[in-house]
Amino acid sequence: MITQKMITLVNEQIKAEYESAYIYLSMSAYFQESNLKGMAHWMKKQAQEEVEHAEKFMEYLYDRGARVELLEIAKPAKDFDGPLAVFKEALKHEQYVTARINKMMDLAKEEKDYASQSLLTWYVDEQVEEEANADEIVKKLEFVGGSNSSIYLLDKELAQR
Ligand code: OFO
Repeated sequence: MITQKMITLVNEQIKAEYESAYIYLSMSAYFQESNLKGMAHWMKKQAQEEVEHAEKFMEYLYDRGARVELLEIAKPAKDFDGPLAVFKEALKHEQYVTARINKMMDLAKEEKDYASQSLLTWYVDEQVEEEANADEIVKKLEFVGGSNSSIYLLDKELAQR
């Protein structure tokens, strides 16, 4: 049986995933405006993944016979200080999401909720990838510094996602 405490955490996580999507869409819009179409595309794809993460949690609650409750999501930041600042922010955000998932796993273990543990294991693994992806781009941007030609090349690379 899933407890009300876990249902609440899952609903809050559904909100966090949609909030992530909103944040990345805002970053995508910023890159569009900056004429960095590859980065804009990367962020849009990321936003789509976040919606999938939210939907996976929703399906889980349906499967457990629990009520999905959509909560209010916050307005994301609109302006950023260049690509490096954006991807650093994305990495920081993913670390925040990881901490939330870990907290849910703690509760699932405490409650001996094996089904939630199984679901959350997927998210634990996914967060490793999410952090690694953002971190790799941060490191590349740090490596090239403010070089416009290198940022142009990286933008082309990110368009491949
Ligand atoms: Fe859903 O992984 Fe990012 O936030």
